[in-house]
Amino acid sequence: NQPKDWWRNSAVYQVYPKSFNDTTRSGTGDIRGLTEKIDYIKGLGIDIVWLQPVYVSPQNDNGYDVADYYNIDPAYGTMEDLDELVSELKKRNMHLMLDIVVNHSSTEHRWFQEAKSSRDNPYRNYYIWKDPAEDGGPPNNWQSKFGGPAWQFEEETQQYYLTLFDKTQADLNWENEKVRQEVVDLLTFWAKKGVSGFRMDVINLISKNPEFPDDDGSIAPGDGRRFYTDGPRVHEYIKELNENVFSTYHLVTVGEMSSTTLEQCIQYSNPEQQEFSMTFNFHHLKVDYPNGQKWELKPYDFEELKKILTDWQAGMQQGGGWNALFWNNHDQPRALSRFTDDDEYRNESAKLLATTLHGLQGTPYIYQGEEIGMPNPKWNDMTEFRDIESLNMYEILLQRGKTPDEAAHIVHVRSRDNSRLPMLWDDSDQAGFTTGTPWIKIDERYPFINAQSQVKDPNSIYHHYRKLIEMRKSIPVFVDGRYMRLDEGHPQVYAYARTNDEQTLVVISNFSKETVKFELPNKFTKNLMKNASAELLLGNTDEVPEFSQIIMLQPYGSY
Ligand code: TEU
Repeated sequence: NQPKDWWRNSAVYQVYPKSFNDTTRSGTGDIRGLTEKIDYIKGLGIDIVWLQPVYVSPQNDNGYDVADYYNIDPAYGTMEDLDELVSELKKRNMHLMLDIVVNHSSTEHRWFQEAKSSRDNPYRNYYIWKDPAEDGGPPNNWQSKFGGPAWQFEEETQQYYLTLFDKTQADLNWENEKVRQEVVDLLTFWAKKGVSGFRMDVINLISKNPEFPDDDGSIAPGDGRRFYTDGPRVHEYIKELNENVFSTYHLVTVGEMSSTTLEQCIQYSNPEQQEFSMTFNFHHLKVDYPNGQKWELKPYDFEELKKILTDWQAGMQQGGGWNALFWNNHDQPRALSRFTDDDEYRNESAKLLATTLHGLQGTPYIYQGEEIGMPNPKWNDMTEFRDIESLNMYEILLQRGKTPDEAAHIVHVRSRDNSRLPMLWDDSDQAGFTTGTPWIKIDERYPFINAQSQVKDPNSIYHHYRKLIEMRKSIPVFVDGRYMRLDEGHPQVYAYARTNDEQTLVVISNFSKETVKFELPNKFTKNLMKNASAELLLGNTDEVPEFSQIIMLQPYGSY
């Protein structure tokens, strides 16, 4: 009974269940732990909760290695717990979005256990098998995104199988219509349980070039992504899912698009294409990667960041696509530490990032902890890390000739574990996350960085997010305003306007520690916004310039 495209003025809260809230003393979070905290999330004005994988899994990739798509892993609880979560959310007019990982399954999935048993097993072609190359090695030179070859040799049947991620994550063969039917069936199962939407994991990798050619190293040695990213049949497959499930159940869907293009994302998210509601892309989170290489370091390029955000705002608007807006997720270091000052100016920086993102066109995602200003942890040594990608890359960096300290430093900066420490609930023991032994360390700053104190303080980061979400719902220009960039290469400021002719929203964000003067182009008329009903988020300028906009000055450097 929601209006069409209702999610265009919604906000989504992303929950990494392993680190959210533990109610069983296991040291890992669980579904009941999330249900306990629904009102905390509701307090932000959130409409949709994206729950990351809680299916049966050996946890080699923290649940992104699914061994049974139809059952809840006992570590996270029971199907009854999931049903209770759905109904508790619905009581509050909130919605559950589940994470669906169908580019690959765990090698512990019964499909793979069948497939590996013999070449003529009916499940053999659920996966991608190839004979060894002439030299007995892997069929081509593709590398896994977690390091090492993208192929694993299976002794029993003497063939290699494709693993774009961990060696225990076997790529499913979407050329096989039985696999596509299995996906329709599992999506339908969850839709029938009242789930309102899906986040589709690396969904633009599901169609591989059937030749599986060697990569000539134009991006990086054996990169291979050109041969399976936004592949030949990917839109056909997604339209099939839309026709059979998404539109049948009026679901909100977001595709995680690894290494994709603007043109592709327009096609994936323009409603006329009937594919997804919106897409994640990651180009703005690679502006600190030298030559696109994640495991090398450089300071981030501010102008490139602003250009990418601008190109995607203008491009998706022009093409009729729809962005999932985000700075943070469970695969990225915390933006607070990456792009601003997470120490002396932590509070101001967190608000700066929030306003800068939430003023853009798209559906904003808040990743757990972002709303209370959680920074990257202070790492001591490699024993503190849990992420398979980080642990693999530490070894690979040593093989590339880095010293242990150099390799550890790169991992400290880049690791996905930077955003996977447990949520900080209050100043009680272990931040109120668990009374057991936490699976990963807890940030020792919880006595002064925690949700309880944030909710209590009306000027907190938490309430800043609440106001932004409130404005998104009550001021149309947040949703339909046309974007234009206002700063021409300013070294410290990112400024843009959004206008729908009745109103103009202006966001001026000072990403530096100095106070800056920023002259708005004089075409902005000088009459105060009539409906200044929304709580304006003002910087501490000593005078509020009279404009026909809601002006949000975020010169945190001048606080
Ligand atoms: O992420 C895929 C992805 O693009 C990132 O993991 C990135 O490739 C990686 O960090 C290398 O830089 C999705 C999930 O979000 C991630 O947690 C899973 O590990 C991955 O897919 C495999 O399912």
